[in-house]
Amino acid sequence: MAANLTPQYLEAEAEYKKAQTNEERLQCLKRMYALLPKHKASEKLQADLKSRISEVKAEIERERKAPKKKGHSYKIPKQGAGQYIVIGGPNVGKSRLVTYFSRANTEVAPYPFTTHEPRAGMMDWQDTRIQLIDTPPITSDYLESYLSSMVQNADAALLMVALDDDDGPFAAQAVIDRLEQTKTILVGAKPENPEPNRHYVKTLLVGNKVDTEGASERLEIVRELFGKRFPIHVVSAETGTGMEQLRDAMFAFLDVIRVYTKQPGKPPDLQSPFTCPRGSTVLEFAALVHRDFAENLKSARIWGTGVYDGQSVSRDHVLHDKDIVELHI
Ligand SMILES: Nc1nc2c(ncn2[C@@H]2O[C@H](COP(=O)(O)OP(=O)(O)OP(=O)(O)O)[C@@H](O)[C@H]2O)c(=O)[nH]1
Ligand SMILES: [Mg+2]
Repeated sequence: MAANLTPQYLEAEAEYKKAQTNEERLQCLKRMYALLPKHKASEKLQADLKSRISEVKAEIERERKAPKKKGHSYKIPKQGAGQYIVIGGPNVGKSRLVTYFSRANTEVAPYPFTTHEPRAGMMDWQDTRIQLIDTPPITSDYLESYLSSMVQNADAALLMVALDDDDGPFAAQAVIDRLEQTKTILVGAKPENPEPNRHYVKTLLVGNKVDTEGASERLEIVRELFGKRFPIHVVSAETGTGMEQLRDAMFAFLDVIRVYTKQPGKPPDLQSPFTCPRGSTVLEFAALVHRDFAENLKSARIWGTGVYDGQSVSRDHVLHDKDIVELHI
C-alpha cells in the first residue's frame, strides 16, 4: 500500500472496527491518526481520519445533549456482521436470550414489562460478531413510539414466543399485527413484489422455554400458525437447548459473507474479517474497505473458493465466504 501503514496502525484499525461505543471509536481513531506515517502518500488518509474524528466527536456531543425523556428516539449504530432486533410479547425471555448470547447488561425478571429501554449486546459467531438489541415488549395496545422504526432499520428480527404459556402464539400474533399497523411487516423472506411504503423485515421465529411442561403441545400450535410464514427455531434460553443451532442460523439468515484482507507480500489479516452481502463483487468489497480503493482499484488477487491461490481476478468477480483478497491500487 502506498501509505506504508505500520503494523501498529493496522492493529489500531482492527480495534476501531471492533469498538462498541463512540468513546472507544474516538480513542482508536486518535491512535490511528498518531500512528499514521505523515507524508504525501498518506495525505488523503490523514484528511479522512480527521473528518472521522470530528464526526465521532459530534456524535458524542449529540449523545450527551440528547434529552432522556419520554418520546425520545434511540439510535443504535450498527456493528458487526448484522443487527438483530429481539422482539416479542411480555415475559417471553427476550432479555434472557440477549444475556445468554452477549454481555449486554439487561434485566431479566419473572414478571412482564421488565425491559423499558432497548439494550445492545454483541454475540460472537466464529470469528465475527452479530449485534443483538433487547427491546421492551409489544402487545396489541403497547408499542413504544420509537420501536417500529428500530425494527424497520434492523437487518433482521427474532420474534420470540413463550412455550410455557397457552397465550404464547396469540401474543406473537399481536406483535405481528401491532407492527403491521405501522407498515412494518415481519416476513420469513423478502417478497419478490413488495408493496410500496411497506417495510419488510426478515424474521426468525424463536419458540423459547422448551424446557417447560406442555411446551411440545404448544409448539405444535406455533408450527401450525406460523410454520409457513417464518423459519422456526426452538430453544431454552435458560438451559441452552437449541441455542448453538440458533446462533449458526442467525449468521446464515443474514446472508452475508466474510472477507479477509491481505497486503502484498504479507500474511492475510485473519483476525477481523469484513462482512458484505452475499453476491458482492471485488469492487463492492473495495468500496467497503476504503473509498480510495474503489476509486483507484487496478487489480485484485484472491485466495479462496473457485480460484487458484493468488489468482488475479476482475473487479466484477463475485466473492465467497472466507475469501482472502489483496487489493492493488
Ligand atoms: N424455564 C425457562 N424460563 C425462562 C426461559 N427464558 C427466560 N425465562 C424466564 O422467563 C422470565 C422472563 O424473562 P425475561 O428475559 O425477563 O423476559 P422478557 O421477554 O425480556 O420480558 P419483558 O422485558 O418484561 O418484556 C424470567 O424469569 C426468565 O428467567 C427459558 O428458556 N426457560
Ligand atoms: Mg426484557
